Amino acid sequence: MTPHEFVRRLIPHRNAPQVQHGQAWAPVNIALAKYWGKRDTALNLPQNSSLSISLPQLGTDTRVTLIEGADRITLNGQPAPQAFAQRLSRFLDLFRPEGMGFAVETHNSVPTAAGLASSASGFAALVKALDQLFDWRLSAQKLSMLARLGSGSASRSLFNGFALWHRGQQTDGLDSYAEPIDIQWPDLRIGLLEIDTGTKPISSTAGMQQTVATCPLYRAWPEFAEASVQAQLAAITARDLPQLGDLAEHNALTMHATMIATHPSVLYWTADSVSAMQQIWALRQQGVGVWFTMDAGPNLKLLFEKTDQRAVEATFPTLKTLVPFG
Ligand code: 2P0
Repeated sequence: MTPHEFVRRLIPHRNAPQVQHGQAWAPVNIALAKYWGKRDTALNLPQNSSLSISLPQLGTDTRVTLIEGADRITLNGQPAPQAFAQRLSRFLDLFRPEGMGFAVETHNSVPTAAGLASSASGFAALVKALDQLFDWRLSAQKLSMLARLGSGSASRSLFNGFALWHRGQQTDGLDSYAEPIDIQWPDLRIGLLEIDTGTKPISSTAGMQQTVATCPLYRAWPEFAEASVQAQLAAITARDLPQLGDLAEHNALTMHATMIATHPSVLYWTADSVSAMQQIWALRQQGVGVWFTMDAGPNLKLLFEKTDQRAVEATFPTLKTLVPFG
């Protein structure tokens, strides 16, 4: 199935625009059980299920309007960089009425390419804005699948709180969507530890493709990842942070082990990333309940609870602490 056919299956009724523009917001999300590797690159079908938590204070606001002529795409009030604009235009081709263009105004409250997956909140917000513009009135499940076509992790940014993206089994991708996990955890904190906000050496899309193609350890990943998701679900249900933190940290380090064993190696860490990991392990030795996760970049995301916030911030004075269920 091609992405165009996939879209026709999800939206059989191609409405003309019902309103002048659509506008929507979506949060960024941080995976606690990671997505790494695709089984279908055109439909963004993952090798494994993944589980995330959204950060309601950070995300993307997008406004979309149909226009005559070519697409006009802005990012934070400026014409968008070419690569960004081309990626959006290719995605918009899936929904484009013949001969029309889209004006897309995107505002990110996270630095683009800072390792905070602005593509996830970006495609989720865009799909929600399109749903409004065309008055599709799609379910969250279908919107999640459309966002997935833009960027895999965007499937999870449709939701606040914890979200689970099901791998799915079908080749048509119609069973690969995210859904929210109905658990509140008001004392949970996520700390953003910025190590380096420069552009990463290799995009996650390319990095995961190389890993699947060349990493000898990768064959162990899909089964490990599914088990991670199930174990994390149990820890979340019990609101057991030592358990969840331990599972999330092990999951992230195992993903990074597959990246490092890729040929040529995909290494997102810097010396400062490693030094921060060691500081976190030292804090745990002292009885502070803090764990970390890392994505396709050098920055760390810390997990802890309200009771340990002061101790964690004392060690990392530049930490930005967020309250996912605030
Ligand atoms: C995740 N990452 O689960 C993992 C962990 C990075 C490391 O999802 O190719 O930008 O657009 O589907 O979604 C980043 O990958 O990749 C990502 P595409 P995406 O959050």
